[in-house]
Amino acid sequence: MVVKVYGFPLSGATRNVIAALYEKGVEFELVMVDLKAGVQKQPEHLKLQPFGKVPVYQDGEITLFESRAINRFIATKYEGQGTPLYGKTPTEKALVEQWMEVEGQNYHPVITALNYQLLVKKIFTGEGPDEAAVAADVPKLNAVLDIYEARLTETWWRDISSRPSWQKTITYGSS
Ligand SMILES: N[C@@H](CCC(=O)N[C@@H](CS)C(=O)NCC(=O)O)C(=O)O
Repeated sequence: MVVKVYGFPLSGATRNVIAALYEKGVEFELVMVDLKAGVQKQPEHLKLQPFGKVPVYQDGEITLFESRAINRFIATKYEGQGTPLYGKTPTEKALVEQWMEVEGQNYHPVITALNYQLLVKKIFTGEGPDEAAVAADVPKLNAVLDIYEARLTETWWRDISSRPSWQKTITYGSS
């Protein structure tokens, strides 16, 4: 049974799952959920994702929502193939968990707000950004990125953004 990702190519949460699948070399089918048309709020989709969001992941007997839970599942189920994503020892796993929490609690809220104002809003509503909201969020993002810079390797951004899995992910669905 083919792995299915119900998602939208421009969705960051969908992209995170697709990148994990590429890292693991797992073939998948993207089932398009047109966020612009509001398909994520329709009854059929709400049966899969009760909060009306993407992605949803189907793999054999399991149907999962929440991108980080999905990625933990992918990392564990496909542990023996592709890139090791989750660490082997309790210490390695704890560090992966720590930085996933940082991403979810500190980075994600502010980057999502900025992404909406600077990219998604125009596509979905035709309106330009709320400049005051952007001005308030940029320093918050910088504060998080300063911590990333201080705690990760100097080349962390180049290292992760140049990975073949990410390069494939960001062009997925755009051709
Ligand atoms: N915590 C969820 C967040 C998912 C989420 O916010 N998805 C966005 C796209 S990145 C979405 O579906 N937005 C449509 C909406 O809220 O109507 C996850 O990580 O899966």
